[in-house]
Amino acid sequence: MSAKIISGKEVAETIRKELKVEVDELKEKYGVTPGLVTILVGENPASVSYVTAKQKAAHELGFYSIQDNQPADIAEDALLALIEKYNNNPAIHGILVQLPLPRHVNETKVLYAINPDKDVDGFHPVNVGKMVIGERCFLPCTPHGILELIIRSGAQTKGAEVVVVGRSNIVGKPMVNLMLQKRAGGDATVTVCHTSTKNMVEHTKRADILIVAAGRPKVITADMVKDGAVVIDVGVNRIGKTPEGKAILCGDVDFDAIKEKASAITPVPGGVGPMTITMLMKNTVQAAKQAAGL
Ligand code: L34
Repeated sequence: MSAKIISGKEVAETIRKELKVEVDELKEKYGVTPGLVTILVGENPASVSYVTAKQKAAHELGFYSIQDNQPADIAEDALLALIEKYNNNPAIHGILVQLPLPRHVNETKVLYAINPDKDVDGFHPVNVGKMVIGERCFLPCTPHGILELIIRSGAQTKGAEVVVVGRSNIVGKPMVNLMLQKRAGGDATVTVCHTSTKNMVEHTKRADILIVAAGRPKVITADMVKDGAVVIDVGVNRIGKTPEGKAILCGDVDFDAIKEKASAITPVPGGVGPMTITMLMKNTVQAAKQAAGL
């Protein structure tokens, strides 16, 4: 059996078209233009590529958007002051500080500094807490995008065995919480595997839905996957460069082998990545509507 390829790129395009209609209406009917600032500290090539894609998407949707580049050696206080400036700017509804940050900057402090109402990444503890108890909030973009892909793939999540590989704050931990929630797209039995997990294969083999955010190329091999599983590959590993200097990307799962075994699988690139960006756009529209009392 060859798996259905879940194209995040196509789903992302569909959602962006829907969002464009909503943005046009917000502008025409209410005079509201969603505003997004993406703050990039330093020049990490992966971060530059992701932030550029976020700005492009914002531009295409007709947002007011600012790309704010700061040097890698920016003082923590200066970064906090910059965030405060955007907190106080009514034209900006969403503030995103691209991670990772240089080591001299305390990431937690930075995330706390963002007004939770403008926290379109969903990383502020207020939004994290709301997510955990199932209140309406900004959901973190990557897990939110994955949820959307799982729902649209038609996979049954209620009572399903979901195994998440990875426990990061930006993917693994929120993903676990979302899959647990008692509602459509959730209600699963969830297992989390991480670097200290023993006999990982015993867990992954049970998964009806396997979500892999390990951050290591091809750690999940075909023997670790159950026949007919739905496999979501969150990894974007840069494993080399083409002669033209373009990055060669590979996921956390062995796509070629697993696609013969799974019932559905996301590719890299073109899987989860474009969904992350689209959910950021969706959150920014939500932030703009909330700020306008809509
Ligand atoms: N604050 N930092 C903050 N928010 C985020 O949501 C992120 N993340 C992660 C890293 N740091 C962050 C992203 O934006 C990862 N991430 C991200 C975003 C987009 C893509 C991948 C990761 C993406 O578009 N990937 C493309 C390939 C792009 C390329 O060529 O590099 C894909 O098709 O998978």
